[in-house]
Amino acid sequence: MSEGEIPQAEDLPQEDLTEEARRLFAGRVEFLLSAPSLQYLPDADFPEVAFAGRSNVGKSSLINAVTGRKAIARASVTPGRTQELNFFEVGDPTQFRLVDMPGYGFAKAPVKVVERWRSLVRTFLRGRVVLKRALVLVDSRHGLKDSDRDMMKMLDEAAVGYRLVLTKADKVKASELAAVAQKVAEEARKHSAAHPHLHITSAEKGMGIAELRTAILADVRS
Ligand SMILES: Nc1nc2c(ncn2[C@@H]2O[C@H](COP(=O)(O)OP(=O)(O)O)[C@@H](O)[C@H]2O)c(=O)[nH]1
Ligand SMILES: [Mg+2]
Repeated sequence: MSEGEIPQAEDLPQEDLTEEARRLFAGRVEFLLSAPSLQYLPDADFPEVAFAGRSNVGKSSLINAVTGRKAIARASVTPGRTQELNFFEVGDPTQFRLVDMPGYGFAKAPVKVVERWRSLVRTFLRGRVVLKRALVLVDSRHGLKDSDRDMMKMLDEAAVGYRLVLTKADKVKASELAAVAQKVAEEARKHSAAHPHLHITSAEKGMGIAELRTAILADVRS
């Protein structure tokens, strides 16, 4: 570094992390496998961040936006039917994995399907030692639903820290967005494992995506 280019010390870590996150996600990102049950999980040899949320909340779209790929995570054909955990690797060599968790909250699911989902997700959350953080996605138009509260409770009980992420922020007016954000943040404060910072994103417009990339990298390094 030449003279005159010395950065402010207090700015360094966050800026470095943001740039590193940008570079990592612009590099190798690869679909690894789809695990229909826990016996098919990959070895727990890299840190992981899991994406959770109601079906149709925009989970696949957010994974695509964060990784800068058009369709690495496919939009599910039949909402609520996918019950697999999908793993993606980031980095060359691999540094961490993203996990696309099966969606929840679908209205007409048979009791058996819901029970199977619950058991799969709960066992994964409790036993996955490399899971550094979960992201709980919440639709900006709807705010928290009881199924989200259920998910948050499962995470609290499994002691898996999570970030709340509002999706589809482009779909609501700024005033509505602010009101929903305030309500969600307020409720998050009552949950022991919820991160205090609320992320507001739009996969469509790219809003909040760089910040989320940086947060994910910080989480896998923690
Ligand atoms: N306007 C808008 N639509 C979105 C956004 N993210 C997702 N969607 C749409 O919401 C629907 C569900 O998205 P998808 O990613 O498949 O949700 P998933 O079921 O949670 O994986 C699709 O029609 C997406 O195009 C967003 O940021 N803005
Ligand atoms: Mg999906």
